[in-house]
Amino acid sequence: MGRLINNLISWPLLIISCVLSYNVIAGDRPVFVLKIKDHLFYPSEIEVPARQKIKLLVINEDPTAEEFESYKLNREKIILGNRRAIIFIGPLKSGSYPFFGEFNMSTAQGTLIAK
Ligand SMILES: [Cu+2]
Repeated sequence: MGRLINNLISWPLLIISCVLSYNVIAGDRPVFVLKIKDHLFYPSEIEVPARQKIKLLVINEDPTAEEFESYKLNREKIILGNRRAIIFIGPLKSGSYPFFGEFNMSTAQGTLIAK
């Protein structure tokens, strides 16, 4: 019974906190889509606005996991096979920011260009 009451109390709280964090996270950031297919990034050059927070939606169409990594962007994120992930970026100074797929470095290379 105590457990039931705990569940009854915690569920609404959980839902409320999810909704709140969703709103904070979602914001008004524009979304840019980056696909992974056959261990390549599409597009391999992706242009984004400078001085603005953006979201990168990485869609992994390969059945194998890949890790998006960029030293200059200071980002590292594993995207499981046939899954997607969102990476929060910026605001960036204008310039180019190389990234790569750490699990397939010989092919998975790309550049994010902030203008
Ligand atoms: Cu890594």
